[in-house]
Amino acid sequence: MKKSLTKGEGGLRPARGDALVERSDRRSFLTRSAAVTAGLVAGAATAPVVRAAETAATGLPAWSKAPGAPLRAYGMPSKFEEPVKRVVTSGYPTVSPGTGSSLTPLQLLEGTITPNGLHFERHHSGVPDIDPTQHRLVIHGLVKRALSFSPATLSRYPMVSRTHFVECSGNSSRNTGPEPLQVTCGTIHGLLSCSEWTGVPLSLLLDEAGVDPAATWLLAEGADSAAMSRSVPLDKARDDAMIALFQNGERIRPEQGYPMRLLLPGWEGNMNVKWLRQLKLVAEPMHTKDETSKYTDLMPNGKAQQFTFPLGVKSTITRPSFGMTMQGPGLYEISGVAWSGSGRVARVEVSTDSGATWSDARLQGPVLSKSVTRFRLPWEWNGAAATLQSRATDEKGNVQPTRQTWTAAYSAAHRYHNNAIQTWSVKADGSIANVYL
Ligand SMILES: Nc1nc2c(c(=O)[nH]1)N[C@H]1C(S)=C(S)[C@@H](COP(=O)(O)O)O[C@H]1N2
Ligand SMILES: [Mo]
Repeated sequence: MKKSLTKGEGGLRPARGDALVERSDRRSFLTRSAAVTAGLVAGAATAPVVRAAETAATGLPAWSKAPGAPLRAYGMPSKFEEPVKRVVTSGYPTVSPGTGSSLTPLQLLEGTITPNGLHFERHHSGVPDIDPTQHRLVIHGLVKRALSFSPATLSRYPMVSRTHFVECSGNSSRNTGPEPLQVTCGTIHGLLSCSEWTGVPLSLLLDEAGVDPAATWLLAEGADSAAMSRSVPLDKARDDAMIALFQNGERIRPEQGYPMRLLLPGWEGNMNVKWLRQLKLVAEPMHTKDETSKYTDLMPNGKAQQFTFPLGVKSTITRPSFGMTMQGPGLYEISGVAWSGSGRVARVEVSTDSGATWSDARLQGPVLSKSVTRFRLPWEWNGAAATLQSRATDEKGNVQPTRQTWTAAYSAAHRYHNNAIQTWSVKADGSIANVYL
């Protein structure tokens, strides 16, 4: 039996924090270019010329006339960037304020890497305060020799750095309700973040423990009081799984699993067990509470599919998007993020006419496997109503489905693994709405 989403997994209530101020100062650097006739400027070899500069002012501003602020041991963003924050939705404010999720403000960020302080969070029982000298990862079960690793011990092994996204299976569940919510791109799709993770390949540690041939799965369990536990096929553990210790160069944040997390590139967020404390080699999947009561896909016939591991190919336009205002007709860059749990993004197409015609967006390199790829496409907005969509295809040939196709594949109550195409409606008055097509 499938239950509806827990509150923290991206339920349908509009989240608090949506009043984030969107800076829409695009007019200041994008104006109509004579080189562009109309509509999408697909395949333009060079970027269209933008003439938006103001006449240079004379005289010096105050900050150029006095010494600046002192040095500091750990930096923070400019105070003017204060609105760039996660959208926090705690499901149980009195019983367990740490349980819930916070979403990455995708529409306020650029490039592909999520700053550590803006990585989305999903905790089932808050963030444990773990002393790294006391913490151990134990590998046991069907092995020749049970092993115990402290963070310091793990630091002696050869490490790898890989850029991968983490996405919650509940991401974009806000777009599965009956009416489209008028909230930001990050509030809908921001249970997605991307980092450079550094750690020890799990295959090394499994080899050291000596896996019994009878083992085909392993149970991964976290040290939080939710004891998050998931069954992981041994093949994935041997393939590209990592015990991640670092996130974008610094020690993994407490919110992301300090001092260590299991990273299963491309697989649903929930399996990337944070605060990892045990890996038990077993002969069969364990059917834990976290993989039976949740994260299954309810089908139209009332049965549920279990173990949907790789996340579907997906994309969303981050700008223009809800909350921004078009600053009059002229040249704009349509940009967004695309990703797939099955490999590299091969193609992103953009439509401005409700999907009637599509143009290839430029994929910004490097295009990495199971990572976020940024796409860009110049667009000459003529001032009339337009309907913006992006559609991603991955290297395995998987194509992002329309909302109708995705919805038809599942029960009406289904909320997980929504990778359907996002539609933004640009109105003639310059406002932008989330719409269903
Ligand atoms: N131990 C533990 N691991 C966990 C969770 C948890 O609550 N406890 N949440 C899971 C879920 S549902 C997701 S989507 C990801 C979120 O990772 P993040 O908080 O680093 O973004 O961690 C997973 N790992
Ligand atoms: Mo999740």
